[in-house]
Amino acid sequence: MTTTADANRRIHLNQAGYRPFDAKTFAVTGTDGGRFELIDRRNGSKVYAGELTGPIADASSGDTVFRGEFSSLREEGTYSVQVEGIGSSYPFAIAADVYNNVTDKLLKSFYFQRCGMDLEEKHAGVWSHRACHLDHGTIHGSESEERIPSSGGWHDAGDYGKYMVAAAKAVADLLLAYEFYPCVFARTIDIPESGNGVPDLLNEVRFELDFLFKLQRVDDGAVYHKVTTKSFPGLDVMPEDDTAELVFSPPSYTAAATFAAVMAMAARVYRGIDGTFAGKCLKAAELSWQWVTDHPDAAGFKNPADIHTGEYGDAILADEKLWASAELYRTTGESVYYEVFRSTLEQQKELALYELGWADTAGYGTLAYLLAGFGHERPKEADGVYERLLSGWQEQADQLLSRCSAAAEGYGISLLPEQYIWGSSMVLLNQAMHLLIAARFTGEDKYAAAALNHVHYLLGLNPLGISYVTGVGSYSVMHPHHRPSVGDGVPEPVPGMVAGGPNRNLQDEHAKKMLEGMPPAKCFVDHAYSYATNEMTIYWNSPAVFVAAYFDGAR
Ligand code: G3I
Ligand code: 9MR
Ligand code: ZN
Ligand code: CA
Repeated sequence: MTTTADANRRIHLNQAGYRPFDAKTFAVTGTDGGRFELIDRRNGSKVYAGELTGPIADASSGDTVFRGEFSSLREEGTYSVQVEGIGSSYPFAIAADVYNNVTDKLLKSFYFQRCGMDLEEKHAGVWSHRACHLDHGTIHGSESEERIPSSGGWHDAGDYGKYMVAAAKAVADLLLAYEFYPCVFARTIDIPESGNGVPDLLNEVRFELDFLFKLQRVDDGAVYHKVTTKSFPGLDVMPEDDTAELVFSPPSYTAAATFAAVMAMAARVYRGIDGTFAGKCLKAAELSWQWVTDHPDAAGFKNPADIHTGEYGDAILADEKLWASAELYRTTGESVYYEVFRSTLEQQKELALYELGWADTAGYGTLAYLLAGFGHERPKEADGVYERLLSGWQEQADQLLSRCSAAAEGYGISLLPEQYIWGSSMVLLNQAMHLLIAARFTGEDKYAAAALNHVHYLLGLNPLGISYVTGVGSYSVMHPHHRPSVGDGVPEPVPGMVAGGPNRNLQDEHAKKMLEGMPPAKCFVDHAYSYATNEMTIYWNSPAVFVAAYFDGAR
């Protein structure tokens, strides 16, 4: 008989739990099949029995997987799975609001990334720390000694850099989550602004937007690519102890275009909340758009020789232009923006029109145009663009759907073996986001059911049986590559952070040492040294907020 710990980790399930009317399933490895039972943890009684199905030869993990299904068990409570010959799983809940706490933790993680203010104990608990990075920054390459304000906003990830293109995906996903599921964000998440009459998601995004204005050069609308120290600080350096010089790296095309895009989004969303602020966002977006149109031949950003922090380089810039033009069109209705959107679609046939990445951003442009027409905010032009993009979105969703039920897919998700890359959690969550948006456009539940498998995977129903969200589940990531979590001396990491996930390319020394020869879906190591599998970023958490919100009990 295996020990409880072994059994726990071989019975892979959503460690947060399941909603009463959702499909309920788990996976087991290291078995030849057999019977399983569901045990009510309140009184130890057996409440369900079934037969494992399989085997499935799962391509991404190399495992032989059996599945158990207990969807007809709907009574709310706390249960565990008992598998003959293996033992018992971790406890999990069946409840309508089982994901509410997950949504709130995922969103609260942005508060924990705040820069430039005290994270007080009453909001941050044991993960409180003093204000950081309050100094002005120098302007890279500038002759003058001028220093400009840099404080505020969110640290990008496990490092303390603040990068425009990374922030753009994070802000876009959060504003889209609010736009799609506003009821979910009526709950407060205990941040300083809670209770001010504004939904906390919008309070949190406002904190970032107020910083992003500092990246824009007001005399010409250029946007600095990032503000960081010249090199990454040590892994155990707390934010307030990171006092090296802050440098604004040169402006970039992708920074200007993504700035214009998210400021145009903000102008729409905050219009009914704070008209003055919404106006400021639109003005900044239009100024940055002017810089974009004045610099059609700008090259992709490269780190200056003396700057050794994250680069966020990007060779394809037409997607950022497409995104910005679509958001400005949706917000203003001005035909000049539609003309650029349409001509970019025509000229740039190689664009990945449905990608929601930090580099491949065209999906946001496609979505902005579809939402404008879907919500009847803007006329659907008679040129067939709307129809073509809408059917394209659904075709992509159908492709993802077919992968979820492929013969060699043991976990019901759409990740391909080659997609277990740096930030595979983002790929997973972007694909779930794509499916949920298809569910909105088509009204077809099958897309949401597939997206739910991705939530199950994130929270424990995966080849490693681990919850990739800190502080969620009985066996979750404990040692993320996250400087505050390393330096604060608190055993538990900051909660609600999505780990990067398995990365088959072994792109840090620790991963190389520990994971050589492992199959793609097992190329993850819960160690603070492994930044290429176990970091967190704001734009891996942001699609997670969007996806969790769909399944939130408040929706
Ligand atoms: O997509 C390609 C894939 O087609 C190819 O097969 C594979 C192998 O070459 O590479 C894949 O691209 C990877 C890309 O991430 C996917 O987005 C690159 O290998 C990989 O180097 C790249 O890593 C980026 C990493 O910075 C290093 O540049 C991550 O996306 C990005 O999230 C990460 O961002 C860092 C910031 O620089 C600093 N702050 C932390 C943050 C997260 O680690
Ligand atoms: O902490 C850094 C992380 O945010 C980046 O994603 C990663 C890749 O750029 O680099 C990390 O910093 C490491 C540096 O690259 C190499 N020396 C060790 C640093 C801390 O792990
Ligand atoms: Zn800071
Ligand atoms: Ca791009």
